Amino acid sequence: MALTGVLRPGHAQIRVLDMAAATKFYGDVLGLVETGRDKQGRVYYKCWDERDHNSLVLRQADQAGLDFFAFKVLDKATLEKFDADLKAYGLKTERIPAGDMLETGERVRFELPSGHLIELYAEKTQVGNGLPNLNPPPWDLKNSERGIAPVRMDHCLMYGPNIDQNKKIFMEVLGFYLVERVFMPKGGPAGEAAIWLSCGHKSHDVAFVVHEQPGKLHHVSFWLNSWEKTLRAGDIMSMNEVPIDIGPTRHGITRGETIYAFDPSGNRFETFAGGYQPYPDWIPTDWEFESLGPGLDYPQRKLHESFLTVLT
Ligand code: M3P
Ligand code: FE
Repeated sequence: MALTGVLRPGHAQIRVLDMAAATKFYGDVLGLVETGRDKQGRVYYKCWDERDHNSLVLRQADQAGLDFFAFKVLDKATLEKFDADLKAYGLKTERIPAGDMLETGERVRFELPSGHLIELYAEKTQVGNGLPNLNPPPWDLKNSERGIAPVRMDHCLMYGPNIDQNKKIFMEVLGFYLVERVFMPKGGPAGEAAIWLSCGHKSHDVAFVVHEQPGKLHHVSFWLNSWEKTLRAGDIMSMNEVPIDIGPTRHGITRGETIYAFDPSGNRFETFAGGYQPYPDWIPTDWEFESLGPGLDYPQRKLHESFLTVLT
């Protein structure tokens, strides 16, 4: 097996201000599949083609934003090894017992130098995608076309300080590789203003933009199969008066065909398709900060101000 270590993004827990409005949005408009509610009142969702029990968890709170972002690792031995490696690197880790999240095994949690909580886990109940395992049809009438209906929760972009230290942790401890980056503006201190990292064969599984405030969420992103599905997502957003931030358009950076929009609590989310499939021998693509406009919105070459300023 080639893919070991960290397999993929697993779950994001985000804070919402009004659970009734949030479940209407995530369930009916984004069209995620609700898979459970726990004693704390958290609501669990998966995208229709995901096999594991949950990939998005909503928690009601007074302030919107991201509680934590998690990655699934190959197995329990891998989880133990990462816990030891993170500690040896100098990070504090915390064990969250199995069952704290529905249908999810023990989690190893640590805080990044950017102020974000990251979790690793090895076990989440595989509930399937609603299709039979034997001779399945390619999609199902119940969930694959209901609302925007993304295929999977794909990645998260976080804003915070010390992203150079985050990069070292993801690359040196967790086995990610750098796919794209934006350098700091010319004339100031050198370094990277933004980084996109992959743990497998996707253009990115996690990304960071440097920002003075720690622990900020820019967006959680959901994958669609085609540009047509991105346009369809835009239509559904308009029908439901979902506030769109940018798009439909194409990112220069990672080439995704994208829409950024906001949930009812102001958390930005992305629906996107396209991109490319790098391997771990990839040489990173570099962008000058002065070209962040086309990096963000290639057709319009426009650095939308909200990209750098609107966060939860
Ligand atoms: C994404 C993505 C920028 C591009 C952002 C890209 C900052 O959100 O999913 O590829 O230019
Ligand atoms: Fe994105």
